[in-house]
Amino acid sequence: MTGPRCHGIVKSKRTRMNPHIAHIATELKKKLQSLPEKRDILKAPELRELYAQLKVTSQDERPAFGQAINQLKQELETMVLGYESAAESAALTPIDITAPFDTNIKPADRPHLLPTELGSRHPLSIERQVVADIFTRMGYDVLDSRQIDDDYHMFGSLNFPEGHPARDDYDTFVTEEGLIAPAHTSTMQNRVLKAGEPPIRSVLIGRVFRNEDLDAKHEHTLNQIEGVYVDRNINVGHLLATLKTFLDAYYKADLKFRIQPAYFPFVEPGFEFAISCPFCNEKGCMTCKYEGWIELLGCGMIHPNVLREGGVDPVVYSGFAWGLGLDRLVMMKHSIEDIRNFQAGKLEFLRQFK
Ligand code: FA5
Repeated sequence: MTGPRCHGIVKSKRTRMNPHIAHIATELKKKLQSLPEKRDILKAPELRELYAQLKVTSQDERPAFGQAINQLKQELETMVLGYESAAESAALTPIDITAPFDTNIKPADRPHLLPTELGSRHPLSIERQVVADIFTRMGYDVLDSRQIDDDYHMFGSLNFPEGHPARDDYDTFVTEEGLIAPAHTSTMQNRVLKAGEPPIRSVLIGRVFRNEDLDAKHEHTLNQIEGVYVDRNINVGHLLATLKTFLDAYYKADLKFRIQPAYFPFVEPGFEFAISCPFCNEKGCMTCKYEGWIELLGCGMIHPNVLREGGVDPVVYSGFAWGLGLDRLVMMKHSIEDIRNFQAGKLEFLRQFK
């Protein structure tokens, strides 16, 4: 800022200035511009000198001379005030009206807020992207799953008839209007099948919810990765090769895995797919509940009723699907012993994944 914002001179009250005083006024105003401490101008020797001259001025000239000095002093005072208020405004941090907190409060005065540079991406967000990149390279479309759904997509479209006992395996949360917080990403299968003609290659990733007893492997809110592949002549060999290719790429290893038969109404045959526990090397520990293996996903060949409900002819086409827990996948990768760490909000845990 080069000058004061406002001089505040009231012109109508101004009398014509004595030329000697007018010259000193010009000099003092010039001097004021370069003074670091603007208020010092009011103690300038030139002003003191003028007051000294007033004492020796003749009685006739004294009133006008005195008035001119006062006018000059007032002008200088107004200019000093202008400089001071301009400096005060410049010292204020501009307000960012989009910020979620008051940026005028200095970091030292808001110890409850962390400096933004300390923030980091959540490990599940980082790994979600890694998973999406691998499946994209394998030729899949990667989409988000829905976080609120209905009975048809949760059960009806997936071959769970009304009153079927298998519905109880997916105990989740329901709104008063009857909407459902999905318990698995399989709710997306029907939409994917209806979206286009085979070949269908889609991966859906998203958050799901379960009314669950919590422990080191079970959360009420978790993330799943659903895969759907439909084409002519697809069989279980394609399913297992796909999962192994993905898991080897994700863990950068040649993994040991095992499958065992499992029942899901929307696949036939259905399997549970497990990898050996990296914490105990199959000996048994708290994390794997002394089983030596960690179950990562459910999978199988898509049931003909599900294909038909999705508008795909099961006589012409076949396909496979899987539902994989992202949280457990990441636990294995980083040797995280307890799934609850992801949502505990502990900074010591989260900062390890910068
Ligand atoms: C299902 O959710 C089926 N929709 C999977 C599926 C899809 C089968 C397509 C066939 C075809 P399941 O309830 O077993 O299945 O869950 C799948 C995976 O999600 C589990 O293997 C596990 O990795 C993860 N998972 C399930 N429940 C939890 C939980 N409470 N906490 C953490 N991970 C969980």
